[in-house]
Amino acid sequence: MSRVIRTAAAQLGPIGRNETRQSSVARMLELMREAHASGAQLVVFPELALTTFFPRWYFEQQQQIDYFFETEMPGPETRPLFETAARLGIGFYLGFAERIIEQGVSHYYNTSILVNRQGKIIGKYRKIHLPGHQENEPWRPFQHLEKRYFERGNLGFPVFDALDGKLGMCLCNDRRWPETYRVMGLQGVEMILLGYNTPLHYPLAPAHDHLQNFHNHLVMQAGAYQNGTWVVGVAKAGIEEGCELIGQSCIIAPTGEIMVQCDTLEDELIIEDCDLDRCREIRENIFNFSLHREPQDYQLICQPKLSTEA
Ligand code: CDT
Repeated sequence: MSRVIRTAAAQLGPIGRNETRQSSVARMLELMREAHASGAQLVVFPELALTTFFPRWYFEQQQQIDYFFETEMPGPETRPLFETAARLGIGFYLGFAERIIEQGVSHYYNTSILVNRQGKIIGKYRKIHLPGHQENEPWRPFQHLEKRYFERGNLGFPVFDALDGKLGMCLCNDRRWPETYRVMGLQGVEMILLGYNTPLHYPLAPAHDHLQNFHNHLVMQAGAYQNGTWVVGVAKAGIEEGCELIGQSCIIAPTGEIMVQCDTLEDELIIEDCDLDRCREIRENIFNFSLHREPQDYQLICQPKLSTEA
């Protein structure tokens, strides 16, 4: 039986601070319909895809922050995504800001979900590697306050049975960490879906700005190859509220090769037939974990953080 998932990466252009959720959902519905018309079974949207990338601002009032969070999924504005997906028979990945209330206390996560072809949520991931800083730093041209607005995800890196394969998820900064891919690789992941919002300018080391696109592909290609998995990386791109976000959304084969890549910084769809059985080319050969991995010599990786570590 063939295990080819025709997969669409649905890059989004900028979402303005005043753009409504109805508007961003309408843009995603258009891409979802285009994906379906091309025969795709799965469409992947970016991180925090419903609103502008709000951690770039310091907000004093909780109400201003809460505005960007979803308290239900689907909610009134996002339900059309689920209904259309079910009607078309297409699965999707969506990144959004999640607020839940547990025992009267609000918790805030940078979250993604995997929705099956019947429009049902079958997987959830909460971002673990939160970049940026906690306090307002007015010297920066824009803030990156993920460490202030989100808690570290508490679901680990699970892998889900979906579309006749094993699918995993992560979000943006997670893609830079080899452990993200390896933890899912050890669970046999065959396709990792990931959305990102990556500014071109990195205020702490501006000399690296010209490397942002290179680093983006470098880490995703390495993660794919070293774990023998497909990787679908999807940007929110373009100049959003004066902040330049990189694009280069792409679909990467288990060999580490980029099979297809966006060439604009706008809403754009790319499609690839991802044969999950190709994971074996790597997993049964160069990265045959049971034959060649030597975890007894990797123990340092799982020690608690040192107090001197940042
Ligand atoms: N969204 C996100 O995780 N962006 C980060 C920016 C790092 S600079 C603070 C990224 O790794 O792309």
